[in-house]
Amino acid sequence: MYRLYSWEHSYFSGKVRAYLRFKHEQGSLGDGYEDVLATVDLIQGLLTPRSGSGAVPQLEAPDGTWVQDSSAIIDHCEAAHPEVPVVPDPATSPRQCLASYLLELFADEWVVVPAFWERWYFSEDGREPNHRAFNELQWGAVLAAGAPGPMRRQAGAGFFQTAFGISESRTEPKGVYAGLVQLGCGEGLEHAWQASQHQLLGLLETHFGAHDYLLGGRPSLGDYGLIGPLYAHLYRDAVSGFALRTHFPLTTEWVERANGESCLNARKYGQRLYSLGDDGQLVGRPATSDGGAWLEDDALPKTLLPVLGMFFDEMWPVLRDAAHRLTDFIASDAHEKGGELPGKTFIATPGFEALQTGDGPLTHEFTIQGVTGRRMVVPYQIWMLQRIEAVLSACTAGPEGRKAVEGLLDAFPGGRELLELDALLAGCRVRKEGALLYSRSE
Ligand SMILES: N[C@@H](CCC(=O)N[C@@H](CS)C(=O)NCC(=O)O)C(=O)O
Repeated sequence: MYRLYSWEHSYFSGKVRAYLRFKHEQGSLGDGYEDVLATVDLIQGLLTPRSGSGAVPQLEAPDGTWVQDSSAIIDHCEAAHPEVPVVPDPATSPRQCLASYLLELFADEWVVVPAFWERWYFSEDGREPNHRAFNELQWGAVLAAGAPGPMRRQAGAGFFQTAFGISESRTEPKGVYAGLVQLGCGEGLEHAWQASQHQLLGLLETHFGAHDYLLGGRPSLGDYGLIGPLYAHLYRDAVSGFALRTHFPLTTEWVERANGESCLNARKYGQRLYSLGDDGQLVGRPATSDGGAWLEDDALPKTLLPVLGMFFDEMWPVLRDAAHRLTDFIASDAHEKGGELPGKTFIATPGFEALQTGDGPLTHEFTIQGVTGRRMVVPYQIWMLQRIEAVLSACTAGPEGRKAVEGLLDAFPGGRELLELDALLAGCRVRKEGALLYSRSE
């Protein structure tokens, strides 16, 4: 049996948990999995020694293999259990396949900023409405696992003070508050990120009015990517959860459907809806849209294209520029070829703060929703681009696949640049070992 080490309130844990649940319920995960709360004891004594990082989620496979980072976990399980895949075949469905990976990247590494912001902004002193109490308990569940409720809450509250300086979040940002500034979501930019999030939710609301999942009637990798921001942060946290249910009810329903738990009304993969036949017998049919399948003939839902459009408008220029900054840094005297690079998504990696903050060499200017700011370069995003480079070459291996992919990319300004990933990544390829990232030594 697999063991998933996770937290309920963790962005990337939600992504992997929903994926594992789907695979298991489809009978495509061997002996299944146990969801293990990654308590402080386990993080210190087991996760960190095994992977070099205490971040969750981490997966222990039945053969003892240890996998970290949500995308690596999904890749590992898809390779071991290819039945009922979550990624369309690149040979026959190159457009759907590429779109799945791009949406995963967008959800993991771009939407993370506003989802992270919603949690911590509405936990600040004096902010109304406020979900700090709920978050104290969520964190206390890990920090003081098994202790009585008031002690769990107290443990969360104390941690928010010592690790995040929550009472001085605006004057002396630490921990998550420093992370938000480092990701380009400090004062002056937070409302631009929020506008981006609202734009995305509006597009998703339209999409889920027509289709139950991103590619039709069953989930795919992109759905699990989006569950990251949407489940633990925007759906579960109280303030954002109220706003989501109030303004985006169809997207809320999709969260329940894609998460695959307690969702009888929302319906889910494999569920049947029944009507009564003439003789009073139950007559069943697939409960989800599009006959319970991905759209035929590698079609992408029309309503999904504007979501991909947001990736190309907002995130792609930032990724492209970050690749240039990383290339310059790796070639500079400040870095030894083959040496370690920062690995974290949410905050500057300890030991790399001077490079990833202020005007450091691993920071760059970027624009979101017309507002310009500065943010850190996140080498993990380059690792994700390398993964997409491999997918792209599978998708474009034949002339028909190439034509289909070019046709898709031509719909977006800058879309074709994706076909030149090889040149973009030439000087900044990374090597991933567990949670740690290194430049290539050759
Ligand atoms: N890129 C990773 C990110 C994992 C991650 O950042 N996890 C967060 C919680 S969602 C965490 O554990 N942060 C605490 C830490 O880094 O020590 C993934 O895809 O799994």
